[in-house]
This record gives sequence, structure tokens and C-alpha cells, in this order.
Amino acid sequence: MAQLSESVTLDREGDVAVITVDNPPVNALSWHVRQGLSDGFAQAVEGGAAAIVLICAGRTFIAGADISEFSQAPKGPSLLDTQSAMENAPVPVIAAIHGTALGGGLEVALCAHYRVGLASAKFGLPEVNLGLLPGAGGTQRLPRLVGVPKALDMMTSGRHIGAAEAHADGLIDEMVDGDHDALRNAALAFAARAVANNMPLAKVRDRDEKVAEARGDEQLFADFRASIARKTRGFLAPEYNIRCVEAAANLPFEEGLQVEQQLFRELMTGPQSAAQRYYFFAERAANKIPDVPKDTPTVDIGRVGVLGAGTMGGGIAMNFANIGIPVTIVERDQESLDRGLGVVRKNYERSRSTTPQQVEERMALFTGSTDKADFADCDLVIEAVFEDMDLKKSVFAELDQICKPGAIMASNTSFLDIDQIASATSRPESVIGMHFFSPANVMKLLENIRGEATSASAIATAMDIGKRIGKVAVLSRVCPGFIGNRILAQRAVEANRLILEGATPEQVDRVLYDFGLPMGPFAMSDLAGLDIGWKAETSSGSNVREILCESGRRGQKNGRGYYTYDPDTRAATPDPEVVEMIREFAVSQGYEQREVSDQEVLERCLYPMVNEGAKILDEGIAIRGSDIDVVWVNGYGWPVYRGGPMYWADSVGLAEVVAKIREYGERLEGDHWKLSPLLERLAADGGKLHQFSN
Ligand code: 3H9
Repeated sequence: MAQLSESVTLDREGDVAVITVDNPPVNALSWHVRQGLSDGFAQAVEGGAAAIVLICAGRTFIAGADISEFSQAPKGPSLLDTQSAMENAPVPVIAAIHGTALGGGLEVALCAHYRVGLASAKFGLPEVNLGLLPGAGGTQRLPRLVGVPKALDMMTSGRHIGAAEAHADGLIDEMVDGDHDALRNAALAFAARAVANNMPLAKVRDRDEKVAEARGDEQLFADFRASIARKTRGFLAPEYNIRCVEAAANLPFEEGLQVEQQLFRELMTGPQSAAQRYYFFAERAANKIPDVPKDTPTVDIGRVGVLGAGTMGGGIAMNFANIGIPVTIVERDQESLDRGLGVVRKNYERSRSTTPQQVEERMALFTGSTDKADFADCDLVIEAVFEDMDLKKSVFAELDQICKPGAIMASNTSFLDIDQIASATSRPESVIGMHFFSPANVMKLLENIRGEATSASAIATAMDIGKRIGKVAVLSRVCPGFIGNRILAQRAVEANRLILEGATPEQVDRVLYDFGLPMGPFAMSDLAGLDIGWKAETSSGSNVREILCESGRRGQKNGRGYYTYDPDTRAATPDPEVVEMIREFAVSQGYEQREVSDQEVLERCLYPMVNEGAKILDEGIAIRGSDIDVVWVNGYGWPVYRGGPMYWADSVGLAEVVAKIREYGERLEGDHWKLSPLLERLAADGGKLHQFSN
């Protein structure tokens, strides 16, 4: 065996050369992998191999370019040169694929003459999620194998497809059941057949029939663009991916490749991809807790208990059933329980990704009960009852009596003090906050909140189970609203003040929507319901929301809130009557209304958020600045192409942010305009919020 570089070896199996990549954790295409591959193909050919098998060690085939190298000076051969050595080899090259062949990894495999994959393997070009497009020929080769519609879908969504689908589409030539050894043997057997039968050195670049089907078909591309427009609003990369596939359909291979290279360079050097690449590592960093080492023992979660079968409880429970964990769900009476389980069933039935058989399998994992004593055999119990401290404390005192030793007792509170809740138990070390976002079966964010006494094991378990149910988990310490809602609250204060000063709800919402958020604060209030927590008997007309409620405006649910809603389409229209009501109230409060610029709206909504984020870091509530960004991207729809509020503030420039906060702070009241000392210090020292770590 020859060691070609620190991560690539060359082996011989009879007259077949075997090149193995071993670059943990995901066999990314670091410079030494590209070097080893280039040398490997050259040496295998020089050594007279009759065929070459490319295979990877460890848990996966090559999962892409090494993203951490993107911001460094180029080193070693380019990926295109490496691929050229492979594609132009004078003997058959067979890629043997297990795990995930992603991005540059799939692009390498597409330069083999044949591809053999394990039945469990997955394939994808997820560059779009990094604000990029496949920049190693993938945009030209994938459509030539799977056709234009499928390539468009895979490249603009980043979706991974399974081996069966890849086989049916012609992306792989053979699908193999079994383990890594079975894959290696199958690839060697394929190589032997290719030699014995003198099979052609099939180059994907030479294929034309599938792209020819879409040649000149402008409608196909226009329809596709329209179909993803809403989902991809604000992002550059999806459109650039589409242009590359258009080039694949309409231009010769080499010319298409030129288009790809040009657009790839543009994206790679632009701000969106820089933000999205930062975010990729931010999300992974969030899982690392400095004082909770990776090998901290976790509680084995065999059964989960959920208290409350309302919208939140039901949604939380679904997450666990989705990965096969049985759930005991408890409600106070049979009627509420039946209603809750009925909603869960409907949610499953409505989901396009769940087959009727899966609906039944998942529902079979639910055990409904009206008795909390049935939590006795649960390893994790999550309560989702009304947000009231006395109620939560009495629930936890009861759970303390019921739950088995070692079980984790979690609260889904979105702002209450976990330490106070834990004080109602004899085992505060087992109490933790697990704050799901609504709808809990859909939203990606899970804010885990550690109390003063929460054990390392409880923290490790909550983080681990969060990942297993497909959430992005971020750890926070205790403060009102934790990371996400505490920041949101600052924005709400300013948004409400802006409409008194003369901005309209529509203007505030539009500015934030145009910035990239899914909706502004007033549209969000209408969606949630203006009357949440409002009571006619105690309403005193002391703010705009109360006045709207008093006039019968409840939000989307009755078609009238800050906006008026079309009963059929739910489309929102700004309502002059509301603007007038706000004006009258503002005048009664002594406000002199004026025209407010869009820029002022943006700054006054977002800078207090940045300021609060810095305070959260200073107080040690969040571990790192990037964790705040992860919370806001996943829980509140902050556009990932702007990185998150901390990353965004750094890109604006902290000196500018500080100057503006000072300026607004001089004329506006409120703690949210009191400058965070950390922010001030970082601005003075040239530090960055997104790189700050406690
Ligand atoms: C590309 O290929 C461009 C080309 O078209 C053109 C080039 C010219 N690089 O996610 P995990 C690290 S763009 C560097 O927790 P999982 C990750 O940071 C690339 N590092 O594991 C983490 O490190 P740590 C296109 C990478 O099992 C560790 O590996 N490819 C890379 O949940 C484990 O990661 C992609 O976008 C990388 N490419 O999921 C695929 N990938 O332990 C991106 C991972 O220090 N990767 N790391 O925190 C993934 O989607 C997932 O990592 C994968 C495994 C599904 C592979």
C-alpha cells in the first residue's frame, strides 16, 4: 500500500488499483485529498492498473469541498485538475459510494466512468445552502444524468436523494445491499466486468439526451422559477443555480462550464455566501458546551412524557414519535386528550411526506392518559401547560413525586425562571428548560435552558435528543425570555413606538420584510391573535393593541387586526381606519406624528436587538455570539444570507452601530437604548460580536 498524502492511499487488488480517501470526519476535499487523488490516478495508470476503484474509509464518501479552506489561500491542485485526471484516465474508474456523496464529493463521483452505491447512501448538491452553486462541473454533469427538472430541484433545494432514487434516475449504475466490505467487493467485481467486457469509458460530460429534452424550453425554466420564488426570496444562489442548469441545457459542455465557473466565483466572493458559510459552522458550534464535555453520559431516552395535548404539547410529542420514541401524553380530561390526539393525527395525515401506513405507525406510539402518574416510566417529561409560575411549580412538585430517579423533567416555558420552577422539586439537577417554537413539529429551533443546578448529564441529554429529533439546539442560561424572546421584546417596544410617531404598521412590516424577515411585528401579532392575554373587563385602552381589541379587532382569526384580511385568500390589506385609530391615540398621548424614513424604521427595530444581544453575551446568558445568530435564524426567520443579528451588526460595522445607538438613545427613552459595555468595548477594540465567546 502506498501512502500518497496524509489522507489518501493507493492499493492493489489483482490488476485493479484501489484509491482510498481517509480524511475524517466527513472526507472533505482538503488540499491533501486533492493532491493524493491526482497522484493516485497518475500512479495507478503508470503502474498499469486495468481499472481503478475510488472508495472512502470512515462513515461516508466525500461529503464536499473542505469549507474551512474557502477563506484561505489556495493550496495543492485544483479540484477541476483532479477530476480531469480521473475522467481522462485510460482505464475504467469506478466510484464506490457509502454514506453521503455531497457537493464536491458527488462532483468527483460524476467524473468516474461508473458509480456503485450502497442502498443506504445519499446523494446531493447542497451548495445552495452555503450560498453557492456546485463549482466543480456538477451543474453541467448532474442534469446530463438525471435530467433538467430533477437537477433543478436537487440544486435549488439542496435535497439529498436516496440510492434507490439515484439508481432509478441513472445517477448510479448499481445499488448494493450490505456493509462497506460488500460495497468494496461489488466495486471490484464491477471493475473486473468492465475490463472483461471492454465496457466504454463513459464520460457524463458526453451525454446529451436528457439535457436535449429541455433545450430551448424557456417555459420550463420560467415555471420552475415561479414555483420556488416565495421560498427563495432574497437569496442569490438559487437563481444562479438555475442559470447554470439553463446553460447545461442550451450550451456545449465546455461553454456551460465557463458559465458555472463565472457564477461560482461571483457567489464565492459575495456577502451572502460568506454569511451562509459562517452560519454552517455557527450551527455546529452551538452544540459544543465548554463545561459539558462530549463524553458526558446522557440519559437513555426510551419513552417521553408530554404534559398538555394542546397545539404546543401535541407538536412537541410528534417530534419524538417521528423518530420512533413512544410518548405518553397527558391531559386533564378525556375530551381535551381526544381533541389533542385528533389534531396530531390530522397533522400527520396532512403531511405529504407521511404515508398512511406511517401515520398509523406513529399514532401507535402515543399513549394518551388523564393521569400524570403514567409518567412514572418516562425518561424525559416535558410540560407544556399554561405560562403561570404557580401552576408550573405545582406541576413540578407533582412530577417530582412521580418521575423515576434520573428522569429529566423539562419545562417548555418561553420566559419563566427555570430555577424557581426547579425549586419546587427535590432534584433541581434534573430540571431543564426545553423551549420549542410553534408549530413545534415544524420549527427547527430548540432553546435549552440550564438552571443554576442543572446537571451536565441533563444538559448533554437535552442537546443530544434535540439533534436526534432534527432540531438545532442552542443552550441559554436563565433570564426573562431567554435568548430569543428577550431580543424580540426590544424590537417590539420600538415598533410600537414607531407607529405612534407616524410610521404605519404596514411601513414597519414592509421594511422588515424587505430586509428578509418572513413578516414584521404587526403581521405577526395579527397571526398570533391580538387578544392573547387580553381581557375586555380589564382593558383600559392604554395601548394600540388594547384599542384594537376593544373595537373588535382580534387579528387574522376574525379577519380584522392591524390589517384587514380577505376571507378567502387571507391576503392582508392595510386599513386606513386602523391608521386613524393609531393617530388619534398617539395625539392623545402627546405624540406629534411625522413622516418616518424607512432607514429609521430599520435602525430603530434592529439596533436595540443587537444591543440586547451584546448584553446577553456580557451576562453570560448565551455562550457565544454565533449562538444568538443560530437562535434568530431558526426561531424567528432572520435571513441566513445576513448571518444573524450579531454577524449582521459586524458587517454593518460596530462603530456605526454604537454611534447610532448613542444618537437614538439621546432622544428616546428605554433601557434598550442604554449602550451595552461589551458592544462599546468591541467597537473600540475592533472586535466582532459573532466571534465573541464566553
Ligand atoms: C462544495 O463542495 C463546493 C464545490 O461544489 C466546489 C468546489 C470547487 N468541510 O454536520 P456534522 C465538519 S461546498 C469542512 O456535525 P453529521 C463539521 O463542521 C460543500 N468541514 O455531521 C463538523 O465538524 P466539528 C458541499 C465539514 O453527521 C463535522 O464535520 N457539501 C464539512 O450530522 C461533522 O459534521 C456540503 O455542504 C465540509 N464540507 O452530518 C456538506 N462538512 O465536529 C456539508 C462537515 O468540528 N456537510 N464538516 O463540529 C453536511 O451536510 C454534514 O456535515 C454531513 C454529516 C451530512 C456530511
